[in-house]
Amino acid sequence: MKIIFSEDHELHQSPGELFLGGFTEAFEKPERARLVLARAREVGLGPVLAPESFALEAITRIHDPALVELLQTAHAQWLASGRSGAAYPYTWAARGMRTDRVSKEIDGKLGFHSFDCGTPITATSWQAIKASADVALTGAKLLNDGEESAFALCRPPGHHATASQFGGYCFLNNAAIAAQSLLDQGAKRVAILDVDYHHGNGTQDIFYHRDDVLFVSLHGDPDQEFPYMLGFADETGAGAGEGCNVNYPLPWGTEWENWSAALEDGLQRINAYAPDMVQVSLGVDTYKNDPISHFKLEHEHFTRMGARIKSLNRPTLFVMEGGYAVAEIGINAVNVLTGFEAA
Ligand code: SS9
Ligand code: ZN
Repeated sequence: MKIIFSEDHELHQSPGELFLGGFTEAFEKPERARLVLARAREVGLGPVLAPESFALEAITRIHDPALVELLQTAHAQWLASGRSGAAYPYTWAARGMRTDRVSKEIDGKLGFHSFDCGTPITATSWQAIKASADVALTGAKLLNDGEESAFALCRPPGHHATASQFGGYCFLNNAAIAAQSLLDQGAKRVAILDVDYHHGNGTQDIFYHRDDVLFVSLHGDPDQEFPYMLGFADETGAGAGEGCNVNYPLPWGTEWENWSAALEDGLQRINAYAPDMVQVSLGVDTYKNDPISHFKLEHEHFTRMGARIKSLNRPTLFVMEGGYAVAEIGINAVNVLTGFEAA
């Protein structure tokens, strides 16, 4: 399986995040992608390709141009306003406040285009964000050119980003951008299976009213877990997209037995949809030792997950999302891919 990877991911480094009542080292850090790549090389998964550089139009097929512009200029505006360090949002357009206009001040813009405070923008973040989207787009192109599978080793991740808002360590929704690219290149239907521990609220929201993308997500119950305000089972899509959104919220402590039962149901839904292409939003924060998550999957379960995904028998693009047990992220992510290839 070809691996698409850009060294430019190193250019995004969060100075830290609020956690347990204090400011601590960021969980989403460059080591994550380095270690996944090292493991892929160690097992000889396949050749490592640099991404092509795509025009911004591929990104604005999904995202509000105002978000894309903010991601490029936020840090310079932050410095111009007299601040130093990374640009963090602090104030949001909550209920009762105005969402029909955007403040001219950088804090207002950051708040308008985000939904959490854990996703800071540094002077060089944009280069990493753009490279991550290019990695996903290159993966989509490989599938379109006839590859049976590919691994887009994206960082920063993407599945929490909506059309107009960043958050949850995500800035641009790499998986959504890749899916749109597959559709634009001729696919009629794409299924996105999101196995990250967290609900892919951004991906759901982007495609919620559409029937050309089926979104299936297994995740921590939002009654207990980030992002808290989306990802419930009664969210089934709307309008033309009714029936094209499938959520499996699962409780803290979920082990392989119940997780894989939800996966089987999700795979059936995908088979019934008969997609031309499948994408997997591959987060491995379902691992038992993940520092911010509460599922109990073990190394071998990731191998089995990959094998079950192979049973869909469709061209498949894996797009890297979360996973914060850094020492073991390589084993877990690459086990999915080797499990897929061996099945
Ligand atoms: C830990 C709280 C959760 C956001 C998690 C985003 C996961 C992306 N500080 N913060 S896969
Ligand atoms: Zn996650």
